[in-house]
Order: sequence, then structure tokens, then C-alpha cells
Amino acid sequence: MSDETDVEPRDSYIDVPVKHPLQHCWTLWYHQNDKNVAWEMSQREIASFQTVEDFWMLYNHIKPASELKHGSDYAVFRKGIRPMWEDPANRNGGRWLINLDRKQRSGELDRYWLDIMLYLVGEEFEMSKEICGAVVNSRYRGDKIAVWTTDASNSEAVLGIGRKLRDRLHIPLRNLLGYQVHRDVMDRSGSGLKYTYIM
Ligand code: MGP
Repeated sequence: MSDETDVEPRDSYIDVPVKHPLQHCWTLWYHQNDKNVAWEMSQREIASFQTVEDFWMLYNHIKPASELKHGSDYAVFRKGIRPMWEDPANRNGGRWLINLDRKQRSGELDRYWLDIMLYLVGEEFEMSKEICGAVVNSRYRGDKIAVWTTDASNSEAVLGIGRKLRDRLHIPLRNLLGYQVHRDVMDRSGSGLKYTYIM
């Protein structure tokens, strides 16, 4: 006679929730402008996530970009890369920048930001390895969203990513989508800043 107590009930492990892993781990950062503190010191690492479920949990737990105080930012970067020019992964890179007008805060801002995060963590860009992260800046004069790439001299990757952003987000033509090299942004003097590419 067999000893039935040794037999594992067939369904015992079916209820264990399975999370869907992302290819990489990502970190959400928050920056609040404080004139008394060096810019780098105001970057706060909020949480890292490596599964689809943990991404949504975090997303549903925080304010949408449209409710951020003016002067503050969210950034989502690959874990280990800090959302600043000085990080070795960003030092030779640049950003695709979308300038929004104030009226777009109530609609496009949150949609673009969510879509961009999903493209990033889903590694949906052909050259996704070139992408370090993305930033949303809440600004009174007009919000900004940017996708940061690691090598500004890799024109094939940079242009491919820009094209995909314009197509997938359905960005209207009135919104400039321009690529800036971080070094140019750092070194800029005066108000003018050139774009290396415009789409
Ligand atoms: P910002 O927050 O990117 O844009 O840069 P904002 O507020 O729209 O201002 P504008 O200058 O684009 O009109 C604001 C300032 O923050 C910069 O001038 C820098 O002093 C500082 N800053 C921004 N970034 C992204 C960095 C960074 O990566 N490293 C350092 N050290 N300072 C930065």
C-alpha cells in the first residue's frame, strides 16, 4: 500500500504568484529643486524594480508627472546609472528632448511619460542598449520629457530612437523633438543651445 501522505497535492503550488521579470532592473529617482543644495545632492533614489508587477505597483503609488510641483523631476534609469551628466554612462551621451506647452500638462504629459517608461523597461527600441533612462521635468514655463542615450556619436542609434519616439508617441509637429549632446548643455553660455538633430 502506498503512503498517501507523501504525495504532494497536485495544485499546491499553483497559487504562488509568478511575477514577470524585466530584462533589466530600473530605478526611479526624484529631484526637487532646492537652491540651497547642490543639484546632485537633491537627487533621491526612490525605488528599484525588476518585474512588470513591481513597476505598476510603484507607478500606482506615486503622483503622476502632471501633479509634480514645478521645479521637480522624475527620472527612470537603468539601475547603477545616476540620472546626471557626470555618470560614466551619460558622460558622452545626449538626450532626445520633447518640449511641451503648458496646455499639454493635462493630457499629453502623463501619456507620453507612461508610454516612454513602458518602451524603456520593455526594451522596445531596437537599439535599447543605447538608452540609459528618461527624465520628466515639471516646469511652469512648459514641461519637458527626455530620453537619454549613452553615445551621442552613434548617429544610427540616436536617429533610430528619435524616429521611434516621434512615430510611437504621435507627437504633434508643433512640439519640437530635438537631440542635445550633454556636453553642449553643460557648456552652454547664454540662452541659445543648438540641437544636433531635429525631428
Ligand atoms: P534642468 O533641470 O535640466 O532644466 O537644468 P531647467 O530647470 O528647465 O533649466 P534650463 O537651464 O534647462 O532652462 C537646470 C540646472 O540644473 C542646470 O543648469 C544645472 O545647473 C543643473 N543640472 C541639470 N542637470 C541635468 C544636471 C546634471 O546632470 N548634473 C549637474 N551637475 N547639474 C545638472
